[in-house]
Amino acid sequence: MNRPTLIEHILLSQHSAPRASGKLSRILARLSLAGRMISNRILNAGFLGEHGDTGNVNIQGEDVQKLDVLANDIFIRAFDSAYSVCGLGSEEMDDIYLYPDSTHRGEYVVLFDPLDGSGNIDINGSLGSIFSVHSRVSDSGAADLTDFMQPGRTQVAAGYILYGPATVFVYTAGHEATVNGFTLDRSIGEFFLTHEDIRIPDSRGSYSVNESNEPKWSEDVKTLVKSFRTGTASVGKRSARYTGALVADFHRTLLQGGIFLYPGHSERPRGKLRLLYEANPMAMIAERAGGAASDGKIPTLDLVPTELHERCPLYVGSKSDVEYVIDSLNT
Ligand code: AFP
Repeated sequence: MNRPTLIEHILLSQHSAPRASGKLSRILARLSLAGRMISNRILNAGFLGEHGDTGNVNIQGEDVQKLDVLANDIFIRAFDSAYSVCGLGSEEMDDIYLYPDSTHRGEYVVLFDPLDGSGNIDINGSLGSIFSVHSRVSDSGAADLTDFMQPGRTQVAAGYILYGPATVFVYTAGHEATVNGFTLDRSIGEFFLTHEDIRIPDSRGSYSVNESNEPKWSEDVKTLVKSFRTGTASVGKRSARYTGALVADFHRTLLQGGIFLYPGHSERPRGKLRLLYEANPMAMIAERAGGAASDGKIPTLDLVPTELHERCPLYVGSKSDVEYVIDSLNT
């Protein structure tokens, strides 16, 4: 077995980083543990009566699935003993979560969507978890909201775990780092490097958007999406693909090129996706892989957050496709 494991890769890359203390490596290791636990839970959920919703609605106004709650609990427990993490922000928690001993804990906060695409749970479709790690900016006492409300540009690590036919962990961490993907060998519970130094292909791939929203789009968004649908976009022909899970749609775009779009519309002017734990991690991965991400005007990573659960339009993928979108929407 000559492929590096995820943990070996994390340790080797973080070890070579200037002033590395090993704390970020530990956080990434705990994220991989959470991913393995959630992957296992998804596999067995059908037998254990863990499909279906809880009957509750989250702060986003969405039905909470039983697996959403289980995945959220797994993330909380994963960092219980990782003392470099003082707090968490999650799609499934209205407010930030501070560990009881937050005052004495370390210098990082983690934001995450524990189970993205949960509409796919009951149909055995692809799901994912998304994470974003920031250094704490408040200087004393317990962590506070300012630690979480940082632009994506300051993320120190970001990534996702795709629970598809195989479970795949994709991350980037540290300065000027590459994007790498690891596939879980379920028989031994270990991630191995399978996608080294991922680069988003340009000039090919798919466009990925929920076209049932078309009646609610502005005219310029309608024209833009029509150009992809009819193969008349100046960037070339794109096939249509959409799973309803951002992680799965983004992963395909990362490996095969093209663009994922979730524009704002008349009922949701800022779209559906959350800036801090959906758009920002994907934007960091995209930029590091040679692609781009924008809200249609501003690079996603430069958006300044104003609320923990705020949403933003998202156009992410191959660089020339995102540039084409920005040109189309602003001329
Ligand atoms: P759920 O987790 O509620 O299924 O939402 C998934 C998601 O946040 C993201 O993963 C998808 O890209 C997007 O919503 C799909 O939204 P539409 O159903 O409006 O297309």
